[in-house]
Amino acid sequence: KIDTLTIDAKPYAYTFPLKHTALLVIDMQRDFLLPGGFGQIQGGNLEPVQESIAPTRKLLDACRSAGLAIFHTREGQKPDMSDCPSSKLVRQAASPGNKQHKLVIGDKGPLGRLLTRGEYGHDLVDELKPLPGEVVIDKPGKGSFWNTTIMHKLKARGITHIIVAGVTTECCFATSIREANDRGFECCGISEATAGYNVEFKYQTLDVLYWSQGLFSFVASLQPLLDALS
Ligand code: TIU
Repeated sequence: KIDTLTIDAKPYAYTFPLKHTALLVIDMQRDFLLPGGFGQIQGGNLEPVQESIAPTRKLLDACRSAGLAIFHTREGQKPDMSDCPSSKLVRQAASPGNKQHKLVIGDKGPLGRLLTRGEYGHDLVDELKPLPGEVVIDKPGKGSFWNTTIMHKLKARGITHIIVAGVTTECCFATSIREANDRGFECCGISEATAGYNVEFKYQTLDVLYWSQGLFSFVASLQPLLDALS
């Protein structure tokens, strides 16, 4: 099998060495995808994010079959909230006039304490559970690199290229790509395998990521990648 693949992408073709490429699946947690979770409580429309589960599963299966390193992330805080950035606590709290913002991180919701490690809602959805040997990164912020071990784990595996999926496009997906790009990783986001709480945000975010000859990353469609990996 050829060890370097090239797929159609924006702003131009993305070339990646299979042995040095990881799939990074961002925050496909019940709290962001299911009714009663943090995302919906904060005013998110669940329809687009739920539609991204099946394509993300296809991507995950293809990357597993091709032997890529698989990384999953989960956003959440320690039960005592000691690792929660204060800005996040303050601004994801109740705001006047927004009746949906009545619960904050750490409060008890229908899926358990919101965005809190160990709770039912904090875990990944059943369709996208990690397999043994896959890396799960618990992150206290929106980005996957701040205050986590992901950099060490990527370096330990010799990873230089990262294929990125997950939710939400405008928030943790984009923040993680920007963090990875500054550390020299060549990223490619997969359009069908990411979604946000607002359809315009998704496409605006993807446009910004690949603008100006790939300012932050490449963006590709799922099918060319599935074809290349098969
Ligand atoms: N609020 C929102 O859109 N997303 C998050 O808070 N986290 C992730 O994007 N995972």
